[in-house]
Amino acid sequence: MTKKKNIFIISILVPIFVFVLINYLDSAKAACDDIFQGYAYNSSSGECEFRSVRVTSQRGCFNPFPYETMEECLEDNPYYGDLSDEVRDMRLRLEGRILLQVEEDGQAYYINPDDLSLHFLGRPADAFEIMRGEGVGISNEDILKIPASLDYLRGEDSDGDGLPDDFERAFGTDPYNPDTDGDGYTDKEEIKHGYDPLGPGKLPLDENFAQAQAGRILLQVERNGEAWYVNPENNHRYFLGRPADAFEIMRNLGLGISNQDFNKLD
Ligand SMILES: [Ca+2]
Ligand SMILES: [Ca+2]
Ligand SMILES: [Ca+2]
Repeated sequence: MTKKKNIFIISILVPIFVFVLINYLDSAKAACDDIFQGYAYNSSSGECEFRSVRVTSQRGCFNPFPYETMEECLEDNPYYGDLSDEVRDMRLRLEGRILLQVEEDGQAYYINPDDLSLHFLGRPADAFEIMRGEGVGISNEDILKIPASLDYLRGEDSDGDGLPDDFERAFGTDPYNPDTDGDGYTDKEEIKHGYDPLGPGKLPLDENFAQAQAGRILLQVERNGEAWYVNPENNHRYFLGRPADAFEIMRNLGLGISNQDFNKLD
């Protein structure tokens, strides 16, 4: 009788148990995949990695992965390479700045706010190329959210409205018409006071958006790659124009730094 009972358990109940367990785990995993899979930050590689969900028979799903997208993970965990803590902290204090070594010959440097890399800007032509090389693309719609500075503008002004032709082409106004939208106010007056020179109403300025771009160099990828620098002092964008214009802006917006502080950057 006992032997018969054992055979019954082994041949009938065990397969049923295994079948139920496998199905339970499969359905738990399917449910977990829908809800929980995501990205986790790996501090040793500095990368956000996709992880598959863990399933346990006790709890069903177990999710240690807090981010649903790679972008969210990278935003929370910027990776700055293998900088020492002191160098990283000093660069974070000065991120997005143009620095002038005032105790030397005024050499200029730029700290990219996205990866804290430090760049020597050299001569005007070099400075322009290096700054452009650190640029990130922005749409025409988004760039209008950042106030445009009208300081340090240079170059030919064909229609005499106070805005150089290159600036107008980058902004989108007509370089041969002082009042592009014909409302009686010049292109410069409108931009200066936050109005849209291309039509009725105000410019879609957005302080939070501008703040998030502080220190970046932006490239108008939907136009001709025109470059702007967002000055972290006021979150206004400065048109970099041609190499000489970019150099002029660099000199005017640069922050003097002592050799002692400069040495902490590297
Ligand atoms: Ca003009
Ligand atoms: Ca104009
Ligand atoms: Ca107008």
